[in-house]
Amino acid sequence: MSIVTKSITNADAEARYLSPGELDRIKSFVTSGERRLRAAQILADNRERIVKEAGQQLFQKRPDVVSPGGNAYGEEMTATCLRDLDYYLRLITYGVVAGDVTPIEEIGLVGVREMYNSLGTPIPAVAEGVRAMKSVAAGLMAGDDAMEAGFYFDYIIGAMQ
Ligand SMILES: CCC1=C(C)/C(=C/C2=NC(=C\c3[nH]c(/C=C4\NC(=O)[C@H](C)[C@H]4CC)c(C)c3CCC(=O)O)/C(CCC(=O)O)=C2C)NC1=O
Repeated sequence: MSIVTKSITNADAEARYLSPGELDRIKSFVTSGERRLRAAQILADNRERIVKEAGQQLFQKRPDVVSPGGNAYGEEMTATCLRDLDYYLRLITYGVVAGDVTPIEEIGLVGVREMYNSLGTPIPAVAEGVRAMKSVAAGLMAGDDAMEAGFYFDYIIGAMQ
């Protein structure tokens, strides 16, 4: 939910007008809009490159995951691993657009630990992959946009520690 919808839902639950604090937060959401949309567009336009290069960096740092016995060993499993990185990049664009981590949390982080544990997927290596995507993405964006997007990458990395 975006800050706008959330504020309205909260205010209406108490049948009141939006408070000055809520209007302030909405104002900063609106003024950062152009930057957030630009960042989301760059991430979407460059998704293939970001995922591919981040995957290469990850497998260089963690050769064990693509070696025999590794969770991403074999063409199919490696492709599934890269698909997961693409999933997280997509969720990051949702967060950037919404200006809110809720979509990332609800779609991609609730229950993620149990899921990856049951698959035998090393969570620190997934976090490493997201960190690599952050650095590839930062190279494609102006500083302000990279900062804006960086927050959402960091949120996922933090949740996977
Ligand atoms: C949008 C929300 C969402 C997420 C996040 C998601 C993740 C997800 N990753 C999966 C598998 C997987 N995920 C990985 C990923 C990796 N293995 C590694 O060693 C690397 C560190 C890492 C890549 C960075 C692999 C290899 C599998 C297949 C594991 C298997 O089938 O044994 C599966 C099991 C089902 C399937 O294969 O599709 C799910 C549900 N699905 C979703 O709908």
